[in-house]
Amino acid sequence: MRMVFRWFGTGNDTVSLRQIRQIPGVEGIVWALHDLPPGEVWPLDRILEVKREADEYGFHLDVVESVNIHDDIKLGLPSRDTYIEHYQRTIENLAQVGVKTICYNFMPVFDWVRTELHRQLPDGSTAMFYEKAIIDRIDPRELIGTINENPDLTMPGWEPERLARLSELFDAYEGMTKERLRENLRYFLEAIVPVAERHGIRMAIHPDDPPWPIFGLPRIVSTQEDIRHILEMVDSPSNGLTLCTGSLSADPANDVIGMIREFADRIPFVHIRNIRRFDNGDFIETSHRVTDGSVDIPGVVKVLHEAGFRGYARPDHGRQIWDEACRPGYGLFDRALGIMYLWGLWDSLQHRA
Ligand code: DNO
Repeated sequence: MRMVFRWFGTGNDTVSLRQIRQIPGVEGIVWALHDLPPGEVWPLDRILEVKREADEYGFHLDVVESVNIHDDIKLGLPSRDTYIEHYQRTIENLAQVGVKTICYNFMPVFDWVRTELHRQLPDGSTAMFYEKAIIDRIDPRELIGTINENPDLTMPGWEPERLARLSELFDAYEGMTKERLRENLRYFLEAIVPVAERHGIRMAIHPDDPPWPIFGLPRIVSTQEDIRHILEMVDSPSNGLTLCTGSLSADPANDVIGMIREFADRIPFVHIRNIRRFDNGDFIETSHRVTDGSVDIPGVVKVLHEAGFRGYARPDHGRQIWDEACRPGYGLFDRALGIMYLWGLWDSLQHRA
């Protein structure tokens, strides 16, 4: 297990590379050019700039999260070919600094969604919360108004320029089906995977978060069957999965450990985090500790270990603790605690006398 840590870049993150360097066992940063809109080619000089910064602290840039996919690709519009070509060029540029894994998602319109960024936990810390009933009753057409009235609904994964075009986007997705979305993913993968293969890069699709359809938009990376379908449709090690324990486990029907067993050789990257699920479909992000949430984190680590996992892992969302001022989910303190929990589990398997 190779531990990495998400970093949003200079001026865009409250956590510094110097601090990350002091978390035991972190060898690389998970990075992206966050200011570039989806669909643009990532310029080599910008990539090299990040490399210089990372080099100063001895971090590698093996994992990119995410090179986001333009909606025209997800929609299957004629303009997709241009955006696919841009994506191919981005892969080629990323290969020049030794990138090995590119995480991306195929969720229409939105990345991950929560209804509260600072929900208080019993210990006084705060964490991100998903209240199912709120999302279920939001009319997507009124979403912009709802977001403006409730700043907590502005999700860190939502790009402002896309929000501005929201109603247009919803029109474009009108009538989109799961089957068509899958076909659009296949079209994308058939064009991208050979380029990734040539450069020894593994694409790693991130599951839907939450793993069910929201706002009437279809989802295609929510279940074991979905993932099997995707991995089979382009059968290559370069067509892989980012196994995210927190996203997938929001649906109690998902057996994350079974998924690791089935897909082990197609998982270059794992996000290991815990959530507590409630019977009504709500969930809250928690510490990594098994007793704090609904995910069997020790079981996850054990089965990764059994599978001889040599890929990259990151702790993902943490709580906000010790009054840290940070991006929701992306503070230093709780993610560092999470890493130590993961190392504790891993080392107890690895270094048993
Ligand atoms: C949430 C992250 C996601 C993830 C993208 C991958 O914090 O796990 O935003 O980066 O969905 O494309």
